[in-house]
Amino acid sequence: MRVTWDIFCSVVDNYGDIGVTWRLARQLAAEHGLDVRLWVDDLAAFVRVCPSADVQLAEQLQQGVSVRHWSADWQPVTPAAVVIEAFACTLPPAYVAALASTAPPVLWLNLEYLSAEDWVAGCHGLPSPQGNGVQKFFFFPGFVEGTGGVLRETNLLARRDSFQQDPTAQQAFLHGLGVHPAPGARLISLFAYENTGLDEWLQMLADGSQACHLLVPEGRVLADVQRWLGLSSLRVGAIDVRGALTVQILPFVSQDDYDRLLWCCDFNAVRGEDSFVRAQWAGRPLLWHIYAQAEGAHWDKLEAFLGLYLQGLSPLAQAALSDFWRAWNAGQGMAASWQALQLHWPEVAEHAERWAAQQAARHDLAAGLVQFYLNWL
Ligand code: TRH
Repeated sequence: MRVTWDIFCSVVDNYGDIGVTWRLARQLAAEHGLDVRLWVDDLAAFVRVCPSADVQLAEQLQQGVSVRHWSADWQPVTPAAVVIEAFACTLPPAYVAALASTAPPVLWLNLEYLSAEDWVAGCHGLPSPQGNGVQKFFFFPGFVEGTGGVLRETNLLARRDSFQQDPTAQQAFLHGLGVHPAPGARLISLFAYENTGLDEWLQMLADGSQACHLLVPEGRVLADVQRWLGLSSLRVGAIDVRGALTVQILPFVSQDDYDRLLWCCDFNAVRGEDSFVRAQWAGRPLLWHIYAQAEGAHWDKLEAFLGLYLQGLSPLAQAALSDFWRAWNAGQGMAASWQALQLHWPEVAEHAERWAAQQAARHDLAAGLVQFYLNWL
């Protein structure tokens, strides 16, 4: 009999919550033969990352996953063998009550946010005592031994490599999106939050000697791009040229197509959690626009990641890359730091490939979850 897993996702904002849980659900079903129900309280957000889904359906099968609308009017169900609450979302009280009376016992996991901070390994796998006697544990993703790893499908890097080595496949993919870069143009993707300092970076690209094609998926950064372009509106499909820079607005595509987009680009600006990890797997230089937290807590996270990621780069390349990331996240000084980064580009590009290969040598998050369950049994 197939083991059942329930994953609960409450969409707080944006697409990271659903992005991570949808990716995880798909992988557990496809690679581990599990019966997965993904409970999501915002189907509109789900449809953005899975465009074939229907926002109206309370229940639908998508890529081997039973996707359920987690409505306020919760109807009792028999709990699965393993339940994951993503990012400490609050499970329906009736579901929690049912957990206590389920035999054999259910494994309850809180899948936490990704962080490279030191304390993560010490907290990964710790129990979280519950009043009802159910066993609940913290599961922390991470980049180092002792953490839960990050999401990576089997053969992801092999698929990436064959795509990156196939100019025809890349061209066909880009043409499908209406993207026709000039020969030799540098391709950059920009999926970021609002940033008032963006102007100076865009201006630098426009004034540069190298042709640059900037692909901007629709989203929060669009208003800043529009302001710099001096336009009154900016819609999907728009293409505008300023000096050496071509700016093109793309539609939001499926997660798999977004991967392909990252694989095509020479540089990817990403944000949040899931696109950040996918840009690492692309093996290309990247920028992380981190999700800002109260009291600047995100700066510790940013520095912790830089502390790991920069290892192996020369001191000058380290300084150039970290200056650019810090400038971007502070919203100022992007032009100067970008210029400095150009001096170390080949080294930074090679490093991005190496980092992806190093991380891929570790166990992936889905496999880690399955192993955690097997150890717990
Ligand atoms: O959208 P994000 O900013 O999401 C989050 C949430 O805000 C969350 O509350 C917060 O805690 C977290 O960030 C840190 O960024 P993220 O995580 O990169 O999620 C975006 C998802 O959208 C990711 O799964 C990739 C996907 N995506 C597509 O499927 N198609 C696209 O065209 C694009 C641009 C993204």
